[in-house]
Amino acid sequence: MAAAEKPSRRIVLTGAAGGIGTMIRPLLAKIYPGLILSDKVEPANLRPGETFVAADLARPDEVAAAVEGADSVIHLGGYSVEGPWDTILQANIIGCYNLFEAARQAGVKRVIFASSNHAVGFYPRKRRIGTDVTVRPDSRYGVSKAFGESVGALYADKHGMIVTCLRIGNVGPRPLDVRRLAIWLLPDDLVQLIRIGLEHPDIRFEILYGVSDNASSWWDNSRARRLGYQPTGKSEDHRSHAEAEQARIGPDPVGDVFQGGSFCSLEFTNEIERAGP
Ligand code: 15L
Repeated sequence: MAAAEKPSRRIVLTGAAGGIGTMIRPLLAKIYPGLILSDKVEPANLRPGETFVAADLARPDEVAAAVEGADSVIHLGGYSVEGPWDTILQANIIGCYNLFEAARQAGVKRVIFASSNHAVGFYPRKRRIGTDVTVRPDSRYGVSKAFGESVGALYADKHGMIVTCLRIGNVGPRPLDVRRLAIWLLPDDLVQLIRIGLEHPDIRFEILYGVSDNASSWWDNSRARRLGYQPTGKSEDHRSHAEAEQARIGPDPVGDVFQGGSFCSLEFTNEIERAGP
């Protein structure tokens, strides 16, 4: 990483009790002790130095209380898969707006927004894309992530907030199936990307792919590399596991064509040839 700023110290982690929050909390704690954790429910096993503030993202007053006094926010909170419109609306649309607006009012300097590959899920797997493509969401969830990226751009341009959107693939100890061989993200690599977002002096607004060093990746993540990202996870090391799991899942005529997989086939009523760019 180029000459980094001193790490921020009052950092709020939303979605701290969720799947990704639970995986990266111990890794973040080594670099940023004293994290302020927020979620609707208190995460298990609070470490010494960690504090918890309960907040429902749909409630502006609770979000304001969670980010008070913070200089940075890692926003993982929200609904993490496809869901009914009202669920997505409250948690990911209203919730995301509430988060950015509360952060602005609290004078937060940096926000890391957990976007998702599902903002661009209708790109075909045979196409390699960068972060500059038009969004092609594959679900209401994907739409909410595209919305979050737009809100991030607005707060960066209008208010000078330093915003990094991470289009996360799939975070875990190893890729779960063949699709995840392309989009897998090792938790340590996600923490690297978060560190870049929290500390790099050159960031104003960025969209980066949250993906490890996967040979079969569909994404050009050269901007992340230029900012110092050196992913260590390599999905090929887990190919036999992923292929064995894939054999149990079976084919998905729509999902297997597009990057978003089953998020694309869910509720799909189009013809494959007419979907995607
Ligand atoms: C996501 O954005 C979800 O949060 C996660 O649960 C996975 O479904 C992941 O995408 C994926 O595409 O595998």
